[in-house]
Amino acid sequence: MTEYFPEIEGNYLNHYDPDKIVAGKKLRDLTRFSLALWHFFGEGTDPFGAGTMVRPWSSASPEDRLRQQIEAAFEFAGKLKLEHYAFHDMDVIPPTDKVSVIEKYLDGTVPLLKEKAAEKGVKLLWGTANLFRDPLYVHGAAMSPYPEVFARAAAQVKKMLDVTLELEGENFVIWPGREGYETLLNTDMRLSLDLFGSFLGMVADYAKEIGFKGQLLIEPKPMEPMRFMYVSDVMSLYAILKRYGLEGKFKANIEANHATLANRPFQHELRLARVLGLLGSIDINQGDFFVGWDVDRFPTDLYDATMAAYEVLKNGGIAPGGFNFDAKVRRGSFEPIDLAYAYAAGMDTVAKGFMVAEKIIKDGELDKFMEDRYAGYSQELGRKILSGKVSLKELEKYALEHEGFKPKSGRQEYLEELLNEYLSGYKRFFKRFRFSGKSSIEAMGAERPNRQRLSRVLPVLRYEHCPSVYLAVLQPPQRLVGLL
Ligand SMILES: [Mn+2]
Repeated sequence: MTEYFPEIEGNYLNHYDPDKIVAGKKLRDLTRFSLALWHFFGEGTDPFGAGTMVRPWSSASPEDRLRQQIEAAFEFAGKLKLEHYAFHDMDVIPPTDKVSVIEKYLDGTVPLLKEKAAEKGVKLLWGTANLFRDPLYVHGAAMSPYPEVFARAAAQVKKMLDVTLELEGENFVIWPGREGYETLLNTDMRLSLDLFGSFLGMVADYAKEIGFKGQLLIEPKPMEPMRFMYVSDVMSLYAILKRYGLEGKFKANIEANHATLANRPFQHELRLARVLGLLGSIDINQGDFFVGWDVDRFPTDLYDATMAAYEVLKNGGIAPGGFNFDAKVRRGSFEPIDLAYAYAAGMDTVAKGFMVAEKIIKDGELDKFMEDRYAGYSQELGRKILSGKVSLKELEKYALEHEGFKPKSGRQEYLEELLNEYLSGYKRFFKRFRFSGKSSIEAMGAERPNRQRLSRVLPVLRYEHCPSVYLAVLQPPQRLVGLL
């Protein structure tokens, strides 16, 4: 059998061990890493230049190219311990603009996907229909002003749902990339939204009809390719699901780079999806704050990966979703072996993120801080407010009787440094000298502390990570003088 990537041998992964237990789960089950066929087959073109990628299939004949690409993809997935994949209908068939031909080609390719994936133990994370490439979708798919285009989009989704079911895919994604507008001068906004609502309803109905038990996902993005796109972030997705009675039928597939484009931190989108019960799956990649478009870099930002892992752990995992690498190597990283370095970098980054997040949750300091901050809502007044059994009038009475309440510090910089300590793995000197939140001001008071006063200060210092000898030895001298 042909080996497509002989140069990729051995283990490229320094941190990702699928069997490693993190927070009680195997890393493979927490991450469910997936290879995105569209990027894997990418040629490295950009609007200014031709493709740069050197690939094993580069010199294949047009008839043989797709087979080689598919075989190479699963060989690669096996070598890199990627246990899932994801694809659009148009990724695995030769170019065509006819539904009948799309269906015929897919029927030809599905057995090959099935065979090659099974050979390497790779499963389908999700399937999707490409409703943006064909010029037919120039004014939208479901939102196109032409019912004929709506029907064509419906046909593609129906077929890909069939295919995803056949391949035992665990999710199905809708990326509404053309569901937006360029100008309101020619756009019926009300009708556009209603059309999209109907479309999603039909997708949910058909999935149920054929017995697709997987998760249906919608992927928000605020712009690109359209100037404005309706499902721009998790909140707008939530609004659309609510408006069209689709709650519980769809969840979000959250892409890191799409959050960047929406001017939201990746963690914001994950957190919001989690608290709204919409966290379905993740397209893991990395954006760039210096450019206004989607760059799909491999994720190497440990801070973002940690906070993403934190949200996933708080969510109790991400299954049946996963971490799909919607990422591509840079144009300058054109050798086949760069693919191995890129996926390994991404997988190791996410794996490290999970290990750090596990520590954050296990130590509990961040959670404890949050709990203390909102403690008022587990006491009488807070409970009453939450129960909805209190009126403005009663609250006015309370406020009048309890003048002079003072909020506490939010300790942002302290918490940011705390996070850095988890990330860097350094000893936490900062914490050792910290006074507990409630008493530092009272304890130090306005007067100059003296020895006698120190005995009253010490009980509020936190000793749990701090043998007292360190306190004396490692305290900067000027601060010791101040204390004593
Ligand atoms: Mn992207």
